[in-house]
Amino acid sequence: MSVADPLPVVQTAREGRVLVVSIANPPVNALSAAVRQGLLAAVEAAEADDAVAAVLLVGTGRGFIAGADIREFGKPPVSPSLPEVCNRIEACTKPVVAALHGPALGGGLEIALAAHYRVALADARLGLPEVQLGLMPGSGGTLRAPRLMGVVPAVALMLSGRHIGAKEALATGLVDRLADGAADGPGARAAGLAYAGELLAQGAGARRTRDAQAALADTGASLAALEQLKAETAKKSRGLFSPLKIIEAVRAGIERPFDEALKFERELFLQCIASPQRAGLIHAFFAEREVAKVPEAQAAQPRPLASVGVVGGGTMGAGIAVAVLDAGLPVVMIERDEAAIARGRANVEKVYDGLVKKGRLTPEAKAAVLARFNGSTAYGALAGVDLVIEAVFEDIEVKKAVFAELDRVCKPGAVLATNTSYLDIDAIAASIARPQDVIGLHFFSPANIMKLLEIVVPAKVSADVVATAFELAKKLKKVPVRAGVCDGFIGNRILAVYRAAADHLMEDGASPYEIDAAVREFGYPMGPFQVSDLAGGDIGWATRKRKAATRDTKARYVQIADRLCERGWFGQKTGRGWYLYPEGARTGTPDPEVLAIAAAERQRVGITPRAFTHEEILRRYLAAMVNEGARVVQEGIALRPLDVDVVFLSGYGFPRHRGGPMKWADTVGLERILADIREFAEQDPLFWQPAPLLVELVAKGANFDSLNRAA
Ligand code: 3H9
Repeated sequence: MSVADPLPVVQTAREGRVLVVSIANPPVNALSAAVRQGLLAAVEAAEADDAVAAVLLVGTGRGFIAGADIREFGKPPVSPSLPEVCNRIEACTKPVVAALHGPALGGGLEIALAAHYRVALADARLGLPEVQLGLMPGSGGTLRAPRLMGVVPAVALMLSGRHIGAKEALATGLVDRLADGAADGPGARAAGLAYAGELLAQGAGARRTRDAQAALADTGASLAALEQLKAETAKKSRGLFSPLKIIEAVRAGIERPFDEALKFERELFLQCIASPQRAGLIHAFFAEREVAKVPEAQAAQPRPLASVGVVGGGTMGAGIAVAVLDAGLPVVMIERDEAAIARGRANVEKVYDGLVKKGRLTPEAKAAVLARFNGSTAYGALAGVDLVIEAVFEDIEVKKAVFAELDRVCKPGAVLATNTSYLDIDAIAASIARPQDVIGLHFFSPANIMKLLEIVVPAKVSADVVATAFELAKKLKKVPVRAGVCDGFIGNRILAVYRAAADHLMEDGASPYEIDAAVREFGYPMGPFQVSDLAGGDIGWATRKRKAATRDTKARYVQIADRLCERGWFGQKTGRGWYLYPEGARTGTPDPEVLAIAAAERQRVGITPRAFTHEEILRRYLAAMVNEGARVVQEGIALRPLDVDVVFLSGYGFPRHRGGPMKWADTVGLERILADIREFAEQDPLFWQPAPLLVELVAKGANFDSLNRAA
């Protein structure tokens, strides 16, 4: 007899004496209200049916269960809650087995921990990654994981958000056994049934994780370890809310009776749910997936992508080559002469040598990767490649010359990409006979590490070329963001404006050290002047000279930075910039001479310096960012506000828990941002012009997120 189930997302079927409960809620079997209701009903049904001797929980499709349905957070709760479901599973009087394949994450793992026995297939990925969403495990995970793994490994799992494989899960005690078999739903079902059969044959009964005390036996040692973890976490988690809550909950699980500790865990979980950090981090999670949904990639199929050419073997070209090699593709690198090719190859090899030195790559594996790398001084070597990325000197005439060669040698249909950070890609495309094949791929340095890839879409490019660029990003494991053509695209264009706001703050009296400190307090790893010292002040100097030539009306020509550059103080590489770096130090110390230069410059142009609080600094810095972000969206340079958010989260160090500049602006309220801009405009009306989109949204009482949803 099979138990009929009115909820198709949870299906039940009898296999002999085992009730198989299958979760079928694609794509990731998230624990929506319907799944929770289905699970509860299935356990009740199993309990009530004398013919059922054991229960098997199994996921269909790609995995077991990826966790709570995060789209439900922030909405009114629907019964039953996940803790109720877990507790009901654990309380079941008949043995409950969970068979895990693919992701068993967050609430999904908590369901498995509430089950009585666990078997994992080879591809299972277990984890409690809630911390990455500003949360903590909220369905008994903070109590049950330590009972199975021990306190320190469980806390490490929860604080890192790391996924572990089946073997590690077995070694740490999270699962009871591994099973061979197909890594899919039917494979998990077969493994689970075999295990349940064995348990029944042995007469094994329910075995509740809450009763497992061995790992917590030494309470004193556990509490001492927690104290140490707490101190380390307070230092490392830099203002994040949920990591310390995780530790509090684990502590309660050691000190208090189980049910009381469960209640406390729930309280802490609800505090995390209510925190703006949760809203920011979940926005970031979805935004990073939305960015790949662009009209061209949905309308067209990517072109073949089996080999890549890179023109230029400097830092950028070599970094791009490594990213492509890491994706398993062959690379042909072009340089102008043998010496340059040798340098390019050395730049590539250096990265892999570093990995060998750290023990993360064997010399044989390095050799295997480099076997896919070829260098040449002849453009003809690119004749067969599917996609070429040009990464030569940032000068339009130099780039056009490269594209003329590519036009001459590349096969019809090859994608021709330029890695530029601001040049006019329409002009590059127009200079050759196949503008439909030309696209911008703006990598960020180091290109093999940085996640962001701006895919810059010129007017004449065909949709399948855009789709191919998104496919490349996927292979390279990058976060791709579609951008339109303009000076600086999304990221550097907005950066130029808030960087100018920082310079204006300094001209008006704030010190670079105060500005950096305010920006770090907001959650950035570094302030803008530290970044400038790291990148090299000469880069900004060159840009300012270029802008001065075109007389950009928004740029007040900044003199203080120029005074430093004229002295050759370019930052870390010259031992001094905004900060001092004595004897190759990597962390700078404030330089009184810089303050004196700033004071002299203010005096020279007749500015009476004023003091700024950190809050005043941030209000200007962020309002400039949001205002330019609004322009970028309005002009269609970014498809949606969320694309701007992802650029700043993945490429510019914007604190992830704030969700990105546009999400942050929604959180504080657009009226406040607009009011700030209007107030600042009283002193500097040229720079502080409210973006029309911002004005329009405020007038309508709408926010940026309304545009994300409408897109
Ligand atoms: C939790 O469990 C709290 C509990 O402790 C307590 C509760 C009381 N919900 O990433 P992909 C969507 S917190 C809803 O592209 P992949 C995703 O948006 C949760 N939707 O695939 C995408 O949608 P679309 C703890 C979700 O194969 C689609 O599924 N769990 C969820 O590269 C495919 O996703 C986590 O933090 C979800 N939980 O990676 C795990 N997860 O197609 C979060 C995914 O419309 N998830 N979606 O764009 C992941 O890490 C990855 O999605 C996973 C698959 C590894 C599972």
